[in-house]
Amino acid sequence: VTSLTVNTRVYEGQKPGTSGLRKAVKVFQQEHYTENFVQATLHALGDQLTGCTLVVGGDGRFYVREAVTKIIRIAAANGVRKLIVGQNGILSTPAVSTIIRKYKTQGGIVLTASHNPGGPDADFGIKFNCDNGGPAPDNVTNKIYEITKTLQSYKIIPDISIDIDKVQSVSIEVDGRPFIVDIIDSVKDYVEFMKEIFDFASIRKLLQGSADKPAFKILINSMNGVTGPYVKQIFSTELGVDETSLVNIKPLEDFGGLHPDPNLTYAKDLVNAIKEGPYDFGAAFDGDGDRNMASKIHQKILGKKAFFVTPSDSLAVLAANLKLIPYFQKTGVKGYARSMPTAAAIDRVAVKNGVKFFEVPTGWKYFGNLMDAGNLSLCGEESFGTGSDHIREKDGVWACLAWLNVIAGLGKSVENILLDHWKVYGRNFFTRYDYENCDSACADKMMQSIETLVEKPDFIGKQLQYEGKEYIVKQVDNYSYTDSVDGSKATKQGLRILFADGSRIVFRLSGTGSSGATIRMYIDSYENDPVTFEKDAQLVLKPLINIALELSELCQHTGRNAPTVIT
Ligand code: VG1
Ligand code: CO
Repeated sequence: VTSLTVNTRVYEGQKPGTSGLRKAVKVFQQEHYTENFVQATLHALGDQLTGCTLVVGGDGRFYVREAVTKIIRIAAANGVRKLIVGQNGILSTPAVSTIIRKYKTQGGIVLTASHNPGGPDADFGIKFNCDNGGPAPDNVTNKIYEITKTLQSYKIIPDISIDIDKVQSVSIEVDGRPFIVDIIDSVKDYVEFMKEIFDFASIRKLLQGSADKPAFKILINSMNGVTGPYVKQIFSTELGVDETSLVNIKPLEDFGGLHPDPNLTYAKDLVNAIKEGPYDFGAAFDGDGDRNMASKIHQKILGKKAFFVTPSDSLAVLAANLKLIPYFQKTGVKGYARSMPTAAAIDRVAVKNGVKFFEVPTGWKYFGNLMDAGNLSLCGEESFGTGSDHIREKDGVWACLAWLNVIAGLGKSVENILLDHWKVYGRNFFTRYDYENCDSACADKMMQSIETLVEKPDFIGKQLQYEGKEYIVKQVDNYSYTDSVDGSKATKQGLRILFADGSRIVFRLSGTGSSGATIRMYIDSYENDPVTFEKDAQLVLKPLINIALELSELCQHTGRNAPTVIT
């Protein structure tokens, strides 16, 4: 077969955000829209394109199949030698990263809008990952964007059609060269890798129980996203967990109407089930499987039966106990990192253990260089993302297994692990308020006026008060970051107000939404008095939350009296 050149028109706004291009499905369905972006992505590979191998897969949402078909046809016409495609088009984001690294491909295309809802009236997304397995850094995504602005045509072979539901290898002669499409088992490589990383025997023992110890009961919720098949293979087949404890494990095109974001609002089902059921531990994952939430029974804290481990605490606890995981026994602990808005709990573990520590802007792409340079073993974000240098994406199932490995190793309950951690390090109270779908102009105006306010010379040293609690402003800025490996710079990554006692208020606009603006307000405050440890974060942080709301005039700017989501 031979390739065809199709004339197209330029679409504005094909600018990848925090994590790829995310838009409504309807936008991707416009004539040539998806083709343009795929062509631009391939084009951006430059010299690497001809003869390269790429991985392709997505989270199973609506439009993944169409997009896979388009990518096969466009890649064939552009001189790609081989595509490795997940069966049914399914690959979790961490699995794509695993496969890129394992087979040393030049990159991969991930079809997902992550935690955004799916279906014909919801969102879709396309993300490019580089040969290190990680999300393309800014210089690559900028290049893609530049190409989309002038693209006049794309190359395609419209009559290729391959059954992606069958594991098989297909070779087609294109313009005189072989073009190979390998449809692979979506879970095999990933599951094998997890078995190398963790101590499956001790996790199995924990979950099965023994003569002197009852089984540790878990509940896993895949939220009808991509992790279902991975969860089934790992927890049921490998670890012997009863399938009644694994819920929503069939990937659905619309996630069964769920909003596959594992936070307290959207994963309420899990939290309620943990509250009412006999479980010691619960976990949920987002649509594409890179986020996780850990939740468990806790009788003591405010009389509640369920509370969740904040991602910032989760990261710190894992950091403190990494040596229990076989992978890190082999590789050693090279360094820790967190994104800027993430609470500083892990910083304290770094100091105590004498481990290198880094802070980067929001988005996993900023961890990549540090890992490639051998500076980083564990990193995380407050947005339920935790991961390590085993791959270059955050990894939800990995995080869950890491917790179980640590629990098995310490022989303690989740609550005792946390309480003991706080006794040693103190507790960073953290909360994030999201105001989704605000008017973009209003949100920009709010950010602008906060910046103007905090830039006033007399703002530093100012005492801000709420109900008798007082905070002294120590430093303010719009966060910028210079990559210590390649010197690249990211600016305007969030407005930070830092206080003398180490507390922080941060405002950012989301870069993953598909319409309007989402304002994120992050509050972090440290306490080392043990009487506060078991208190509710919303209570402890109330003064700072109110100071942040007053100072930003958020309600006046947006007309919102309450956030959409609190975590
Ligand atoms: C959000 C999170 C960020 C995360 C990103 C991608 O970005 O805040 O921490 O890396 O989503 O996660 P933003 O720009 O909306 O705040 V995922 O699971 O959507 O790939
Ligand atoms: Co995700």
